Amino acid sequence: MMWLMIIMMMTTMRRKRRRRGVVFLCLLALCRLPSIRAGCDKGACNPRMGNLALGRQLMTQTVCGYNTTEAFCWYGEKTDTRTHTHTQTFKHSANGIGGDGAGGKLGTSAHSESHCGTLQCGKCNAARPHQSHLAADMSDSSFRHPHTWWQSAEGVATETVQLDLETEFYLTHLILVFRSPRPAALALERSQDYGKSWSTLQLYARDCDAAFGVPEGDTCTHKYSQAYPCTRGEVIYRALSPWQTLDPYSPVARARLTITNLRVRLLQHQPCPCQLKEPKGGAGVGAAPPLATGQHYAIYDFIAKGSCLCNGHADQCVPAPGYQPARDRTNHVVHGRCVCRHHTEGPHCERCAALYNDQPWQPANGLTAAPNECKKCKCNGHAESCRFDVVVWLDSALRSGGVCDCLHNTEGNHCQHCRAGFYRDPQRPHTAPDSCRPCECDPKGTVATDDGGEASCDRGNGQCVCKPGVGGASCDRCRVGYWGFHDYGCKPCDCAGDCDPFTGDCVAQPDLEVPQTGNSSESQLFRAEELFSALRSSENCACKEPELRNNKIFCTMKYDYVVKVKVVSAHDKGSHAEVQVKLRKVLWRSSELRPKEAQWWSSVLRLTRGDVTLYPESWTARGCTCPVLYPGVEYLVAGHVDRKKGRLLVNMKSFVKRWSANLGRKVLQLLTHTCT
Ligand SMILES: [Ca+2]
Repeated sequence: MMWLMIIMMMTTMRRKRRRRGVVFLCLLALCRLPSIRAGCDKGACNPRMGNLALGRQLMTQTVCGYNTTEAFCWYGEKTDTRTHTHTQTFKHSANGIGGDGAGGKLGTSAHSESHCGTLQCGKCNAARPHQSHLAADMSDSSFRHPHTWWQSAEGVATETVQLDLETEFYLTHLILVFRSPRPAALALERSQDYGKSWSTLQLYARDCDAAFGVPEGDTCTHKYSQAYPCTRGEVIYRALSPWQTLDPYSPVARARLTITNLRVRLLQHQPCPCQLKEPKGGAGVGAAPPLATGQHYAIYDFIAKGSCLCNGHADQCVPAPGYQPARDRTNHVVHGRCVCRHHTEGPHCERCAALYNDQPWQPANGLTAAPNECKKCKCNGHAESCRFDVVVWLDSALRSGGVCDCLHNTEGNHCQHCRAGFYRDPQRPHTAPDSCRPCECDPKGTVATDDGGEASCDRGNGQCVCKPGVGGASCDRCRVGYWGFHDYGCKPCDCAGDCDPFTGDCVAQPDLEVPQTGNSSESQLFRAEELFSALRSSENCACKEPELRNNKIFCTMKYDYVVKVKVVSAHDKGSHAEVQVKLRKVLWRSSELRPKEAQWWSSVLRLTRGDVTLYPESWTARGCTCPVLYPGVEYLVAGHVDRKKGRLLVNMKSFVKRWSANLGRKVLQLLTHTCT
């Protein structure tokens, strides 16, 4: 935006005062702006603009007096119209290299044929400092050395002035100040690929059709191709029209403004019209015939105004790789490598910094001054870089697309998980580098879960995946009810309860074992006359013996209790039956029992001293009870609880089978492994 304003200002000024000095005033105005914007903190920013040719090597095909001293003539400026400004500038240059060493006279430009200066002649020799007019004399400071110029060899038909840059720059305009009459045809070309290919920026010709075969128009203009003024004539190119409101960081502007090389092809001499009016014999060299003045090209200033290309993300640039300082060192070189801000990086701030890829990179907006800075990825302190993932970006409704490159044994888009083989240490903050600790799994008792055969654990709590019968967070010991820790795991105890983990010897379980009454044998309590059900009318009671074949069905029953009992007696209560049993062992209690039920269940165990009543549900309907419960026989009973009445029910859903240690072990394994 600011650029455009400056260019517009410059154009306006030029319209008002079509005088030679205007160019310098405009340049001065630009040079006083250290940067377009105060700083990058406030938004879009741009480095200082300047002359890209300053401090760089300009290339030409020839130079005046390369092998020997050459004589040449020119029409100088009229001394009687010298301006105050110009005189001052000359004073500055008086002690500089070159100056008007070949005897040039000073003055302002001639603006019409009536202002023809005097014909003067001089000599040039590239090897002599005060007679040399090298290419570098075009790109020295136009303020410090306003009267130094490059001059071609006498008699060359065409010439090329070329500026090769070490990286991409923005070129906003080019100003050439000629010492010789301006060429009748001139082509301005640029390359954006370091000279591999070239394209025309602008053609200048007195007759576009004759010179280039194109009509006068946008591509070719007759402006700047008149011979007048015979010295200090300008050729000006602007990359953007003054009235354009174009975001200078937009792709359109970038395509239009970016250059890596710039060349000016001087294609056609034209004589100074003053020469045609000159009386024979000339004015400067006595009796010798005047030399033709249209046989060389000479340029005072080659000002390629532009800046480092930073996409609105930097206000300072440093030398880019490949920069070679020209012999005339200066502090005002426009350097090519940006010192990036807004969390961007790259020679031109063309990408986001390593840890700032949560959103796609964007140039700043030169019209709204929005910085469009890069956004930091959320990596919980576990990454130094992240990448932008478009799928993640779309999934997040265009809010966050960063995928962190996780360190510290973390993983996940935000390094929010510990990676396989590690678990979160609850004692450490999530962001601590050591918050993910390696799994501590005993290889002997742990199932290898990852591809590499390494043991891994639950990433949340560090619990390893144990082999059958193995327990503990690290899977380093046998679970209750198992013994013999080995590579295959642990073997179930052969006692339907716990056993010595090393020897397998059965041990008493005070927690689960029902206290024995210890008085007279249960058999004496057996009351044959009160036997009921299947014994009395067995023909009605074709009860099916249950089999423990289908583990799934057993599990889906979700039994409230699994016990080992010995049936003592059965009683017909008219409305229902009751079976008195001795409770030998509790294999299972549902953890889903509500507190009240759990309390009741505890009281059953504690108070009844092993005497428990079972309530067969099916008796009254069938005249017998299924499953059959024979007094004096030990059973494994798995059933449900009547939660309202607090009764242990036995019905067709129950699993009732004669007790054996083997059966007890199988059921216990089912309950603790398969069903959980
Ligand atoms: Ca110069």
